Amino acid sequence: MTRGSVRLAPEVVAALEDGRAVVALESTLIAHGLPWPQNLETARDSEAAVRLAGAAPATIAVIGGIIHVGLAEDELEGIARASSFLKASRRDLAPVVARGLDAATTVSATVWIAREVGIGVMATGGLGGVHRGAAESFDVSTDLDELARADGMVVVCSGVKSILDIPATLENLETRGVAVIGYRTEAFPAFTTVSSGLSLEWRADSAEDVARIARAHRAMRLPGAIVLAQPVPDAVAIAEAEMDAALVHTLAEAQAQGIGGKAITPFLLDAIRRVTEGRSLVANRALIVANAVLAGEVAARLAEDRASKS
Ligand code: PSU
Ligand code: MN
Repeated sequence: MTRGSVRLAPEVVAALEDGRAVVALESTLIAHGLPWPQNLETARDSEAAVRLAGAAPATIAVIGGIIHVGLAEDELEGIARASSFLKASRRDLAPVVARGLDAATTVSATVWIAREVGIGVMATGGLGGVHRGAAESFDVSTDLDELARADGMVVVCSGVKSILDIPATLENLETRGVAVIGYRTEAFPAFTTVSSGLSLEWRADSAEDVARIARAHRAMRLPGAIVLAQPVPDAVAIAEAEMDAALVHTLAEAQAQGIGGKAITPFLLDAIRRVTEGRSLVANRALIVANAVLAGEVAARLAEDRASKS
């Protein structure tokens, strides 16, 4: 990426130059995943959590056609307040930049930008994946492609969006050779639900344990990202049966209204929030911030390697 098309925040530049830890954060969850004002609170809490863990936060978005890596207070608030931000996956970046538009970045766009500027750890809530009914609709998130290309990138999440076909998504990650590690769990988390009931082959129990795996992955120059899946905090988790019931209801509503493609996630999250009387929002916030903490801790461990070598 050439210098003219990207603007790095001073905090991010300083950290990258000194070899200190940096964590990339996506902005689609701010613009399209959470309502105002909880979206701004969550974005701020995530940045604070990353700093507390010893890393610099780099929230990524496109503002006026310029890719921003690390946002000023007013820019973060602008994304949270505005309803005009597009949702940009990696393939949308060129038209968004060429036309000088505003766009929040999904996991695929965020991961790609982060790698271009030398950031190796990223945090989000839930990844995109294979949608239910994908055999007919072909709706498979480009997040999966980008994860397959993002060599050595650590992506911290709480599994994939619960609205997806989770078994199919896990199979797809396996096909693409993306490593999936459970954080203090043997079960693949299901976003606001602790477990999807599907088991994982690998678990890690500390940030250092994760860093060891990432070091080995990078030393071998293995392709693909390392997905680190951390369950939502128990105290705020939604029970599986309740989420299943909410999903059946809201998926039918989406179908009746003819909603699909990019619009499906924001629609379903909103509908589920209503059905769970706001509890899904509490869980969503908590898991996003917990993932930011863990990403900060892992990034800090990985940065120590660089510090001890020089
Ligand atoms: N998970 C959520 N809310 C979201 C997303 C994930 O709970 O808004 C976003 C992420 O940015 C992810 C994107 O990268 O949805 C995937 O979108 P799609 O399924 O359209 O590829
Ligand atoms: Mn899609």
